[in-house]
Amino acid sequence: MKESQGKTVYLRDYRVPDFLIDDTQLIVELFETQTLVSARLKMRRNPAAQTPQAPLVLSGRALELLEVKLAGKVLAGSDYQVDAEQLTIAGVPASFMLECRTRIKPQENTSLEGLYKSRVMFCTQCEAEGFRKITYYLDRPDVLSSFTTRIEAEKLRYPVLLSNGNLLASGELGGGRHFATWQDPFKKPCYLFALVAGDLENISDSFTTSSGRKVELKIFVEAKDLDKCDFAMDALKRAMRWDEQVYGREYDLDIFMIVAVDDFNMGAMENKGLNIFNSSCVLAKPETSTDFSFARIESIVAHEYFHNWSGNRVTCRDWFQLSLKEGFTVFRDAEFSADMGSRAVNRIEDVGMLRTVQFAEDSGPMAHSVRPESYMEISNFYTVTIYEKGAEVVRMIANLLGKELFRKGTDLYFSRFDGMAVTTEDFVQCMETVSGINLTQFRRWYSQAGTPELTVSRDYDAKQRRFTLTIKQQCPPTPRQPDKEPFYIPVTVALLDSNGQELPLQLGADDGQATSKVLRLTDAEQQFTFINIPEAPVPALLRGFSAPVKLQCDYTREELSFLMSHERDGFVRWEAGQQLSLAVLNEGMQARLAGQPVTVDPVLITAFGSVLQAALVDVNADKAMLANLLLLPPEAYLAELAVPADVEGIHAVREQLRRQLAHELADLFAQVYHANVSNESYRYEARAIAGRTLKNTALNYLMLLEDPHWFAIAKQQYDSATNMTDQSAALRALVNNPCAANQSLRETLVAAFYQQWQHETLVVEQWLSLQSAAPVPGNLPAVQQLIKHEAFDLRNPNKVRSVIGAFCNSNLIGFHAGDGSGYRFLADYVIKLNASNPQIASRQLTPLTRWRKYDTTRQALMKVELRRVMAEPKLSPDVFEIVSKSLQD
Ligand code: B3K
Ligand code: ZN
Repeated sequence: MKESQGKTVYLRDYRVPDFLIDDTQLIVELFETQTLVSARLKMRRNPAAQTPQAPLVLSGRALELLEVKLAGKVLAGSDYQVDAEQLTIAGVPASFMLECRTRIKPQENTSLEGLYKSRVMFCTQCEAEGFRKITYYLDRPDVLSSFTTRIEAEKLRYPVLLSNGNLLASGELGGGRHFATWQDPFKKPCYLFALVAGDLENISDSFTTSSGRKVELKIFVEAKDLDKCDFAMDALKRAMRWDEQVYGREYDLDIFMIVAVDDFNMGAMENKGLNIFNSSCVLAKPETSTDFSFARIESIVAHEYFHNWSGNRVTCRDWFQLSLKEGFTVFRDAEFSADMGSRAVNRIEDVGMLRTVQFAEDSGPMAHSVRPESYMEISNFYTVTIYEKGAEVVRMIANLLGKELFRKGTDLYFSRFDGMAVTTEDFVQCMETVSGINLTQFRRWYSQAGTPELTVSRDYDAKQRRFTLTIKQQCPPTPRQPDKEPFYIPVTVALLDSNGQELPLQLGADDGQATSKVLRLTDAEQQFTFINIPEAPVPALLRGFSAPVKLQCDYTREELSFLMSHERDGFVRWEAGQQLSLAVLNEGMQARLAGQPVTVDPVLITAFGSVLQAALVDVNADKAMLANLLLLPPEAYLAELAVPADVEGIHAVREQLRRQLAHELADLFAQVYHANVSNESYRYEARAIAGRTLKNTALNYLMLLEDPHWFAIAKQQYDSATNMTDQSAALRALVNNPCAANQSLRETLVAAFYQQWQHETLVVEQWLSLQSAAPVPGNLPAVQQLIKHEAFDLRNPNKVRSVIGAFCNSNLIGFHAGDGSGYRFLADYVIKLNASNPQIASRQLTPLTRWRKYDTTRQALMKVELRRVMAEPKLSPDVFEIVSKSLQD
């Protein structure tokens, strides 16, 4: 147990730092068994601190202190105190030079935080608090310093030595060693520090900024991956141009580097001028990567690049402000992706994720606001709430202000706070300043946790030609926040007449004639009456998903199917389909529980039939949108909606519904499949992607016919595919729909796939996750076999996510097996990972913390496992926080 375990940090305790670091000079000597770090810190007391007597307290973890010098004098052991977390020196002067020499062991650092070894290279991950594992420092984001970094290493093994900023000098040293010195002209907090040393190759390109400066761009990889860098380079250049055009933000250094590493706890990291990426988030070529990976890479490359302004130039005052950079940057990358591809489909996919994962977080034990009040371990707060809900909050502000004022607001924010560490409040104030809009009530989105629930009822008065929407809001309690004040909720609406035409919307006689309107819901209950409405309309509610809320409206199934085919807004259209499917699924689950036959409402079959028809005849239709309309709500979303979640019912009824749709619409699915087979060579381009998505969606349904003809077609697609999207889709279609008739084919292809791709790590990861996530009851033994497979490695986070993560998060029926075997499996691995990589351990634990969602038998089984984890003698603060909070009443 670490001393810090169980200690809570509160936002209300924030104090400015007692000391500042004006300049940081590092010498990092890399060796095979140890690394020596010499830090020269030019320090002074913070004039704003008013604590003239305060001792100097530096953070440090897992460091061996070799020597400390203050103002050039070596300190005796009695001059300072050092423990597992801190170095404390009392009686320091107003300004001084502090020099520390420490020894660290990157080769033994399995937490992948601080300086560590990924395969053959050294690399770093400092956000949030990893720098303290490199040297003693004021490891907090409001201490900004200039950095000069000299790296020394053996030349043969580590010919490439990189750090932030510009290369100042490099050269030979004796004994086969060499050095490179990098200097970053921009002051930054230490969480943005990075260092890389390895035998790396690179592709290079350049970008000329709007003011005419030439920037060198480089992507560094191991030689084996040199053929997979082009797409990321192209995405980077597009992101750089987009940020100039949309936000007026230019890149500021002369060089921008990306390095791909195989062992990485998350997606990527925005270190100043030297982004470090999980290889799965940067490397791609058509033969090995799916459309999904390409899209992900495009958005992550852009996200990290955008941080150069939203995060690096303007950074966070403290970690409670994390969403200041993350929510804003996710909003920026989502808009970039929308501009690069299909806006509607991007939005639907983001909303689908938010509703499944973030809403679940909001209703679980770790629920927290976008600006949390407290944390035990900050690594646990890199959550969907901070990122995705934070982005929704920024999106609402952007919509409230409109394009021009929002741009004025971001211009003001970037200029007013350039080079500073600030708060979400500073961001909101800029928006108020430029717009004159009062955001007082809106600020509750930052401080109150939980998902607001809206209930809409409607009334049409034919005589008065008035249509009234009554909207109620309430937000369920969350830990430490039992009562909520009403939120300011923008609800974008339209009213459709019986032909699907939008009616002019007038809330009063002098109101304009707009056909889409933002209703500003500020009270617990409010009425909005539209005048001059000639007939009872069908309301289209929450267009564009205008606020991150749950919305209930008493639509009939006919109205839902009407919205599905007539509504203009992609989100409402898709949501109508989801609601319709939900109604049918719920009815089926009730019938199943009552022991009655499950039947499918023909309205749903007709609605799906029309989507397939549109795919065949409507040349202008967005096929990616249609593919989304053909997907039933995922099991995880169905589980999120019900308490208790009926695990078997959800799986059985959803599968049965899919089967029935496949049988009833077999001819249409077949036509859609064949119409979208293409022998054009692979292009990552919206129309081509949409065609592949639609084709592979149809193939998934066709597998359910259990017809040898369609198994043969899947095999043919597998064999003839020239890209990974089609090859893996064929394999997944077979693996996800196992039956006796396709068993031997399935097994043959699973083996052949590994045979073919065993040397491509990223493809092997897909192979592992495709099998682990297969929604097949009783596949835990198969997953356990994968853990024994030569390709698996518990020290590599991607492999852990591909097997353990995929099984526990995506395979509801397998993970929640009634005998508790899935829970036991997860707890076993959380305990193992707790010792080696606490961040990954606590991340994996999430599905167990959701025990309140399930029936009492499962609750008991899940709690047994949580208590077993809790009883571990050496629990990391990361796991301790999650497990203890999830067991609290
Ligand atoms: N800022 C990093 C995340 C760091 C996570 C540290 N546990 C990547 C990103 O959001 O861009
Ligand atoms: Zn980010």
